[in-house]
Amino acid sequence: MDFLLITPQARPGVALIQLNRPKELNALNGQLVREIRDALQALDADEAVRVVVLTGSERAFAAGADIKEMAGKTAVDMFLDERFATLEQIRRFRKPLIGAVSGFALGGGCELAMTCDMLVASETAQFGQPEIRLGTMPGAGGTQRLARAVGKAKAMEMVLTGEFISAHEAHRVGLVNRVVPVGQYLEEAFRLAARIAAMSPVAARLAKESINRVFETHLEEGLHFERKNFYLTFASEDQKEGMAAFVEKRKPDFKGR
Ligand code: CO8
Repeated sequence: MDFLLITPQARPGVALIQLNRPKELNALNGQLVREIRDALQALDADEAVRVVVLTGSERAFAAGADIKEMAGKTAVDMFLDERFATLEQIRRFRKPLIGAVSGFALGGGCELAMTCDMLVASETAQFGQPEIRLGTMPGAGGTQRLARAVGKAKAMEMVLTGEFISAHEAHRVGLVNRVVPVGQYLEEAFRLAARIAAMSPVAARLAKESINRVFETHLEEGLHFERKNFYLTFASEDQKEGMAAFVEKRKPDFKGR
């Protein structure tokens, strides 16, 4: 991995992936996106990992796709660009994925942040879809996922003006879960991750899958999907352990089985 730092057990059960292309503000070239996909696939298969935190640097989560790499491309080059399919694979990561965002999360960087299940932002974080200023538009979820996250009016404003929003604004409109001082964003993401890592990994995956279903289907089908996943949790040892622990007034010890 040339552009990533990976710590499989940054905290018990919690892995950390750090984007590490500092000079280019973590601009997403093809290799970096591929490396994120490969890292997530390895962590998905690692049973000791229950939650993953994805972060950049204090200055930039990611400043977007690599403009220098993209500038001379044709429509067919972009059509053939594997980054879009790779980002889709990242979105399919099955364990809880928490983004810890500081500094710039722009263009493809904002789109990458939106593939996370939750976001913890530092007060210095800025989110934006500035593609319009480059004479183009978002192409990896920046119109679809952003509108679902913040609503039509705010998404229109961000995508059509290209202006950034602050961490506090992102919190107000529902894009991020919490905003903390810059010295604390990673620690806060770990705290949130640790709380989830203490739960049943089976139930957490099924719950994540059910919430994501909201964006794919209508209510009746979504409720049906949710119910089946709920039933499925009763096939797990973790459900037996969780309910036994409650009855016996002790802390549950979830094994992910
Ligand atoms: N691509 C390539 N290089 C970049 C990028 C980028 N997106 N962003 C910053 N850099 C480079 C700069 O060129 C500069 O390099 P150098 O020192 O060699 O000139 C270095 O990073 C530092 O940047 P600045 O000097 O500009 O730093 P500032 O603090 O003055 O400004 C900004 C920081 C505001 C982040 C500014 O760099 C900027 O506006 N960057 C571009 C942001 C942008 O437009 N992003 C959207 C890109 S298009 C896109 O993402 C389409 C997504 C398609 C899907 C991809 C699927 C993964």
